[in-house]
Amino acid sequence: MAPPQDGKAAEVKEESVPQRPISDVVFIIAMKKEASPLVEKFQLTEESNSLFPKGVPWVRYSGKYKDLNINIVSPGKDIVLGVDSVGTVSASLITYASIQALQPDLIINAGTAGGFKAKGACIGDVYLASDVAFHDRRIPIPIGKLSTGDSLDMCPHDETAIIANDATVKDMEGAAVAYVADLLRTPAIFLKAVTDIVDGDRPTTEEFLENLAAVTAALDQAATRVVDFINGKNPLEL
Ligand code: FMC
Repeated sequence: MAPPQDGKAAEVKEESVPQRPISDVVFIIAMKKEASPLVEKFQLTEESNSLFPKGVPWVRYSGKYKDLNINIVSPGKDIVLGVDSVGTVSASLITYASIQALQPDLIINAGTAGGFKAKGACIGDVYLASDVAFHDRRIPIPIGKLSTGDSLDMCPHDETAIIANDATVKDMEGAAVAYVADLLRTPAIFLKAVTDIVDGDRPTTEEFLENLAAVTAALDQAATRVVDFINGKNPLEL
């Protein structure tokens, strides 16, 4: 799990972890385009009897894959704007609500991210983040390899904070999911596929949209490998 303050993403506190194989996994996925390939891969079905408060746009898919009960939870479309509710606010809320309702053994935050070529990231690479941190809170924080903020672009102030975080990838949800997972003592891992090169020459939005479909296929494959790997293991074996 990964508190944003001291940030080891895979760290699991021994006393709070059951000594049995992982059985319930919740994926937190921000965008429908990112979630759909995995919903198909694991043959999940959309749950209409929502565990969540009435009227929220949050979407939950569930089903069984190998020995695992898998849920994919997404924030759904913003009620006013009609776009995917990306970012830290929705990510925190659905992580909190999912942990409360489903008591998972493991949270997996899977999604796309910008990558830094200065750190060796290329389009389509998938990172299993070792650390996470926020970059736009203007609070001095130690090293984080995945840096999270509520903007797709990068202003000079954020750039300084992200470089201070020593980030290889930059997203809009990871550290928020880490914060809630840590709060509720639930192990979490972070799987991020690179759609755009943050320190490259191309406009982020253009590159992001161009690569989204192909890169989510890479994310889908990596997520399946992670799920196959965790199947039958207990959290301390990860
Ligand atoms: N910066 C921040 N976030 C992203 C990014 C970048 N260069 N590329 N891809 C993303 C992710 C975010 O986590 C959002 O869920 C979505 O894709 C962009 O709105």
